Amino acid sequence: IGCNMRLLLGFVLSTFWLWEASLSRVYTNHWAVRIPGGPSEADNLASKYGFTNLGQIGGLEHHYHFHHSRVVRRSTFVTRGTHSFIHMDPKVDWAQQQLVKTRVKRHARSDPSYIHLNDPKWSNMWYIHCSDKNSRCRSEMNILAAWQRGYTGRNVVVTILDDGIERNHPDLVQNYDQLASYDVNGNDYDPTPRYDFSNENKHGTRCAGEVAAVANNSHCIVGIAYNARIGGVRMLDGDVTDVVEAKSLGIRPDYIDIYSASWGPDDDGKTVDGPGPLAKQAFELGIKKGRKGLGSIFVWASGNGGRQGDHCSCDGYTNSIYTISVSSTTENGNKPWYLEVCSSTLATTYSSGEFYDRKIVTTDLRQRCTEGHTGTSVSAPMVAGVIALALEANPLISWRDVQHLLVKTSRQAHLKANDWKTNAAGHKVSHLYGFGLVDAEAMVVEAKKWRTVPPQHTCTDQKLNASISSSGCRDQPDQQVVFLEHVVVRVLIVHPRRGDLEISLVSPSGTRSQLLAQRLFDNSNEGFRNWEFMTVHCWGERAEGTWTLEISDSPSQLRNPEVLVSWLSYFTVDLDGQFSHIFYTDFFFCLFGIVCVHVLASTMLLC
Ligand SMILES: *[C@@H]1O[C@H](CO)[C@@H](O)[C@H](O)[C@H]1NC(C)=O
Ligand SMILES: *[C@@H]1O[C@H](CO)[C@@H](O)[C@H](O)[C@H]1NC(C)=O
Ligand SMILES: [Ca+2]
Ligand SMILES: [Ca+2]
Ligand SMILES: [Ca+2]
Ligand SMILES: [Ca+2]
Repeated sequence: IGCNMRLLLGFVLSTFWLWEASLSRVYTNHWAVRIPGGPSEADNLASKYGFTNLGQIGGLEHHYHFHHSRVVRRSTFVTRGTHSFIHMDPKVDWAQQQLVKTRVKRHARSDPSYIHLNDPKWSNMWYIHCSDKNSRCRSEMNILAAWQRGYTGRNVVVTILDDGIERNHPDLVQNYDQLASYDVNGNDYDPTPRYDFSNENKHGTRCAGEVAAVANNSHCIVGIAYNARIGGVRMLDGDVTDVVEAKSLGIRPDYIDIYSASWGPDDDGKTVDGPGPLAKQAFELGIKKGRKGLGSIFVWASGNGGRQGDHCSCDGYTNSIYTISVSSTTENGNKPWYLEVCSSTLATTYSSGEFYDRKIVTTDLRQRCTEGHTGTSVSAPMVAGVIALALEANPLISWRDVQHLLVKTSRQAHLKANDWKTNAAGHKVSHLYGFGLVDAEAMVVEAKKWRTVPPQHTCTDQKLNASISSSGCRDQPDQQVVFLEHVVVRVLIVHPRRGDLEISLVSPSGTRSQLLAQRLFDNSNEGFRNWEFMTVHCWGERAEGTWTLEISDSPSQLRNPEVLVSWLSYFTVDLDGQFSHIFYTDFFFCLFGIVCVHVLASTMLLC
């Protein structure tokens, strides 16, 4: 019955209408009664009409709560009887039989916990959904809500750069994509892992399932982008060289949308290493030419060297502006033992923590399923899956748009860190978690309406010294920068013990990024030779003003004491940037500070 029809019926058959209206109401055996004559009068009136007086209604003077036990408890019609004469008693101002009202809990976001999928590990996927079996759940990443908006990764292609992928795994085979796969180690088109006794090469298969395991197929789990196509590039099971990396990063850039990598240099707390010349070019080619010019999306795990005091700024892959560097948090929002701190981390997902914290369930080698996937290795594929949902919502977003979306939508949520700060553009950011926990629903919603950012500008100034005044490319319109994205600081530092150095950058707006923390195990005397530190903490801030680079040196006992004597313990570099007119661009600057150890403290050679 349509609305007009119902109205018409209402006029014609008013009794029918009344009946229908009362159907939708549920009357209770409770009354609210207003009696000005005081509590004892209320008691008298209650007993006169057969009610029990349950007393004043909260703080409402003269209002009493009456209960009638002989009235049907939940009725769909107004009950008549002696009790109803209370409405006409002159001592009663007003009386109302109470109706049941529909009240819906106002969750901040929909909590569609009723979805049931027949995948046997579905109820263990605590980081995706809440269900009866899953009481301690964490639905803050809003993956279910993104699905409910209709995004499941359709037509998006993801590949896992790792030790191979079990392409015939029953939970992957349906989404497996031959064209998104290659075996760089074996030089063939079949990335099936090499099986050994220890199942050493299980990593890629585990990561693949997180992204695109098939949903509701009675097998194992449900991938975050369960309708995406998934491939694997086998490249870690052999000698990894610059060539191997460059090949892997450049496989079918027009076909593959997202490359997920959960590997990098040793997380031993003493290595400083990054992409070689070929891998660097592969990254640059990917972001320029990949996805038909929109740019390949490279997602990177920030590293597992937390226990070794490693700092992800010493990993040139996560530190690169071309990679989306992802961190991890435990189910309770605590810092996991393996977490590496640094200013280039963009966003975070749930992962494992202590032994009592839950881990991640996913597909495993030999057609199995595991509940034991851990570390930041978990987080890169999760974000790859979330980005796949966003790319389905808007396939035309660029590699930089994706980073903007993550900056905008990731949230502090309940993630604990003592360094959360709000930068001058209003973004909350931390060295542990970047902009916070990813939010899949917000990603798809924002992606859908996102207007692509203007071209990237890069302003490089090498005429810098200890007190830096930079023209900021004012005279070069195609390089001018107003609003910041990444800030890269390139340094050349000669130092007797690299692990003693701590470097921070303070933006004109006052946002402090720690570019490097001390590393206990880093005894190297190689210093930093044109190493690029990167921070995203100034994202959206204005570029112009004074940039201060602070380098502090805390000589440890491990250092040669003879060198110590003449060491410069602290210096500051001011950088002035004057930039104008262009929206959303990148700002590079370089500091060439050769600090010569064998010279006196006050002497610095700058070039
Ligand atoms: C999953 O599959 C079952 C049949 O095995 C079906 O009844 C159910 O509706 C499906 N669930 C979803 C969410 O599609
Ligand atoms: C550094 O640059 C500033 C301004 O460009 C200049 O005044 C200063 O003398 C320079 N300092 C050194 C040590 O060259
Ligand atoms: Ca092969
Ligand atoms: Ca499944
Ligand atoms: Ca590391
Ligand atoms: Ca990065």
